[in-house]
Amino acid sequence: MRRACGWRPRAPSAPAPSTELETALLAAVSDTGALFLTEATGVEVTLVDVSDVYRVATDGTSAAGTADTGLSGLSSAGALVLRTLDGAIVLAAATAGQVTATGNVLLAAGGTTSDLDVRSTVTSNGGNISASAGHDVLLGATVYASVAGKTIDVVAGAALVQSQGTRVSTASGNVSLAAVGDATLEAVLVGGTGTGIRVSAASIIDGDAAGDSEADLLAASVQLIATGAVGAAGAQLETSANTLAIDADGDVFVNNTAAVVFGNTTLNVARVDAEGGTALTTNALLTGLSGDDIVVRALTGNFTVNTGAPVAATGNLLLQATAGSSNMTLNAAATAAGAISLPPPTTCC
Ligand SMILES: [Ca+2]
Ligand SMILES: [Ca+2]
Repeated sequence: MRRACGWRPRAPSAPAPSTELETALLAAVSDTGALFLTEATGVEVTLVDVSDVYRVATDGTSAAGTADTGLSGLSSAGALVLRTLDGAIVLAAATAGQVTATGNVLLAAGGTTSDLDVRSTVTSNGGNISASAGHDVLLGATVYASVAGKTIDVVAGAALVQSQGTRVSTASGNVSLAAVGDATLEAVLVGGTGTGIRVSAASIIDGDAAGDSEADLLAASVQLIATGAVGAAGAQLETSANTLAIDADGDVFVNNTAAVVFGNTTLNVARVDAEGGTALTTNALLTGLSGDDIVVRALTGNFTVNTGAPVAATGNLLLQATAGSSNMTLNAAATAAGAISLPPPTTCC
């Protein structure tokens, strides 16, 4: 028998001690304050319908109780924290597992084998969002921080996989995606100016079909850190950024849809804690462009390497501004252990 837990607390306090659960199915709504839930093992956030409760009458008979329309998803008028001590979190598909809050959101699947499986949207309409798992983070639905300056922070103990057709997006706050394993990306979109995306993973993979042209990462600045590769030959990662910084041990295949400047970027996000508060991450400055074989192209506009942001390839190096009349300006060293090509634009001026 599966256990189910669905309720609507009348007057939760904030900050409040976390409600400790041991259930399989979960739905909860807090209309007036924060929601803090700690689950011992795995849990699925979904539609919970308890209409099969029977009511015993004074004559000793029993009959089905009042029909229950059920409760689905998690909704909070303040912060929303759902943690498992050792187990997966599944947000059921469609809207059944939808998570919405007006404050900060933390979804954290504890345990080294536990996935966070997001199949319904996660939205904060006023706070920051942190999502983490001891094992994989599977983003099968959109994660959205709607208020300016609010950030999104995703940490996977193994792989991070973003499904096609989904987004990780903010109004203008930074996004950080970190995975010990590979990160397969579809669309990470940061609005506004002066904000950026940081991806740190083994390899950073474009989830689109090889040869596509969709911008996968859109922000003022994009920072990519990989112990493996970034993109692949014929399956470039597409960025749309003003400033890039890339540090990879493997190959780098990136097309930037606009003019590009390689420079120095530091990018942090507000990490949500178990009490619903936040602390800013302390990421280091990232400089220039490094990798094994490197092929980076600006598809429109100029290609500029800033002073103090050197380019270094342990294999071959190709840098190109492909559009006619665009310029290549190197204000720092560009070195390679292999061959170097700095070809002219592919269309003439
Ligand atoms: Ca894409
Ligand atoms: Ca691509």
